[in-house]
Amino acid sequence: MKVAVVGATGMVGNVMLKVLEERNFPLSELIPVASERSVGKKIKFGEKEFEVVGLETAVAMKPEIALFSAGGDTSLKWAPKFAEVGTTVIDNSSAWRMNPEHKLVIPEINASLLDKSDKIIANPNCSTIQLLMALKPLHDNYGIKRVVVSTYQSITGTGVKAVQQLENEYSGENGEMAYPYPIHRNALPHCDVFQDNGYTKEEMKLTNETKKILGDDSVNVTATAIRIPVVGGHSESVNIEFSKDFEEADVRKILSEFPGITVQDNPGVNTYPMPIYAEGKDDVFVGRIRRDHSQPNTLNMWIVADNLRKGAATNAVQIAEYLIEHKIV
Ligand code: A2P
Ligand code: 11C
Repeated sequence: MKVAVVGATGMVGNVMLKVLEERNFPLSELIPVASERSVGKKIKFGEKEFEVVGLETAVAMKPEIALFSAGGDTSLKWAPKFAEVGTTVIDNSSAWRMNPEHKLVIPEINASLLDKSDKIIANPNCSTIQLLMALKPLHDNYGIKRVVVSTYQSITGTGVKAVQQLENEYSGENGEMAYPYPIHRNALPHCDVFQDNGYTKEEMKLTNETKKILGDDSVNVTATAIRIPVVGGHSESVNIEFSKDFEEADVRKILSEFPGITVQDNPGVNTYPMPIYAEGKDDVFVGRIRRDHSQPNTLNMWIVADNLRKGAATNAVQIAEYLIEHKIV
């Protein structure tokens, strides 16, 4: 497979390269792509070095697969150009996610929807992916009516500029600000931009993408997304109201049997998921599983995952693996 990674010099692009390498992805040629600023830079991949090219050059090379993570505008403009030359694009931006003509895929949940007509496939938002990994098996068993989620999101979701801002604040240096306020020793109730309805775009992604991935408009999600000075991953406090009642032990069993989920839930010995331990891992970690006694059929839990891994790069690479395995590409 000839594979282009668009945004190869960025935070997610870097992890995409790492994940491709770790999983021994069947690559015949790697095409690292970035903005004109980076053209000519060398990218190390395994024992080899590859030179970064621009988008125009990459399209002319007609890769079979292109993994995109270079922002929504780049995706809107360039994904169709790749699709036209026969490339299958897996796009990590929000550009195509809610477009009814494009599928929004978490392989463990709905990859079976994919076929050869899918030339631009959307990778869900990071906070949605980890939430849905835990919701899907519970929805299948108990029917979810409503979800209330509060997120505690890593600064790596914003990109290199945010990591630099935190480092500058640690060391007392001045520099470019990725956020409107300091992030060191702070919590910002503000991820992505505000919309007219008073919610942020990140919060609405959780609501809208959930319905699309579950293929069920009746599942209601209300979200509050918070940015915290953490790098290892996103955490989520989740309250779920089901149609049917459940046993906590069954919930633990159902979650631990779902591929890609690790249950870490033993309060007696302080076992629960945390972003410093999720960092660099592909699994979604679930803990603090307990009944909400304030109303019937309702559960609380805590979900943590590395937003650059399962929340972005790993999910995209898994989609690519599925396409190859099922001879779609
Ligand atoms: P570059 O490094 O040349 O700016 P991050 O989200 O971590 O900031 O990374 C964004 C990624 O998207 C980088 O690889 C960046 O390349 C790439 N990128 C940004 N704008 C463009 C563009 N207009 N065309 C191609 N790549 C882009
Ligand atoms: C965050 N979820 O952490 C974002 C990052 O829609 O893909 C990715 C933005 C997106 O703020």
